[in-house]
Amino acid sequence: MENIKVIKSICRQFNIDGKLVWVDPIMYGHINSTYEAKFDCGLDHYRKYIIQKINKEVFKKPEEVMENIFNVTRYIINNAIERGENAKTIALHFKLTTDGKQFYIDEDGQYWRCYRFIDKSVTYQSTQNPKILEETGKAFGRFQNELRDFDATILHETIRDFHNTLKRYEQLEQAIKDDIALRKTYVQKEINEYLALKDKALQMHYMVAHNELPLRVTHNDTKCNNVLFDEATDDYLTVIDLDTVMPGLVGFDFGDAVRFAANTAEEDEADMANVRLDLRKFEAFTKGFLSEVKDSLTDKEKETLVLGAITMTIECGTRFLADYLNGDTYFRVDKINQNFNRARCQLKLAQDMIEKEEKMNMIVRKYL
Ligand code: ADP
Ligand code: GN1
Ligand code: MG
Repeated sequence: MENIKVIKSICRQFNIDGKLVWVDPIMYGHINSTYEAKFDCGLDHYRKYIIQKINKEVFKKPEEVMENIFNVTRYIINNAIERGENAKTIALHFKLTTDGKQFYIDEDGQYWRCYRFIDKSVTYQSTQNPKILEETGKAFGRFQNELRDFDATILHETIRDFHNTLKRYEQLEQAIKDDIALRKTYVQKEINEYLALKDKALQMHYMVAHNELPLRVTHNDTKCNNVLFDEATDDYLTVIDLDTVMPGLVGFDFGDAVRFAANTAEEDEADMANVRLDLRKFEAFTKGFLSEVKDSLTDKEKETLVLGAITMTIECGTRFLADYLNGDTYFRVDKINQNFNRARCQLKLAQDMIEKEEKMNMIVRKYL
């Protein structure tokens, strides 16, 4: 985290009216560094902004990330305006720098961006509330629909092979081989269990290779903390964290959201006895998601939604385990063994999903 003085000077680089009152870090999210800043605009009027440092280790070409986000948000906002809707909360609104750029590059070569804080909004790290789960489903389903006719060829691939499960397994196998942080012996059981799941995890990868599943414009990071909700009604407002919007599989957007939101525990739960797939939560999310997208899915997409959830859970777990073996260099950690617990947790969750696969498929069929 930067010190507040630095953030204050970053704020001055953007075209924001008013006087900075305070700035606070937001600790959610494993990748970027995010701050909330409040400005006094006079006459008892205040405005808040998000100031964010893009993680350059993860996003090697921040210019391309920003170009994607500008194109996608402009497209969504213009469509809403054409439909006569209020575009204020439908997508993120970015502020340009004082010299008209999409980001500010500081003396250390770090990239910063600024967007409007969506007022009266909340995010949830986890929830038991079926209404919020259904709204999360609707938000990501709607996002998918909004971008149905968006020209995918103008999008940059911001992280290569982001949801290439085969490559993710290769990265894990490399991390096991290198054992840089000398942690392999402690996690041998989990390594073996992940390797045993490889065939299952690669099924959709081979379906893509055989053109059995269409590539669509997808979000690719569909955690419920990437949705803003109205703090009074819990209706969804908008989807955020658009850094990974790229061509992808609808089943992976569905699946990654299920991985995060339908777990009985947190993503980094240390006690595996608490970790299961909650069918009630799964149903609420599925209901919301399918109410938005069911008419545009192919038969194969419908058949593989649950497999998408299993795949994303295993894939994410291989990434956590690889990062643990590599000495925690990718995902932000603030607890001991956090990446190991994240990896164990995804393993337990994926195994439980495999046991419940038929029940999950019955729920999907109910809402199709
Ligand atoms: P990361 O890529 O690190 O996950 P996010 O873009 O998801 O970063 O932002 C982190 C958190 O900041 C979100 O989970 C949300 O709580 C908050 N946040 C981000 N953008 C906004 C916004 N426009 N309005 C209100 N809160 C926001
Ligand atoms: C990261 O940025 P955040 O916290 O929304 C990661 C996702 C993982 C997720 C696991 C760019 O998401 O792929 O699924 O952590 N984002 C990136 O919680 O790697
Ligand atoms: Mg996020």
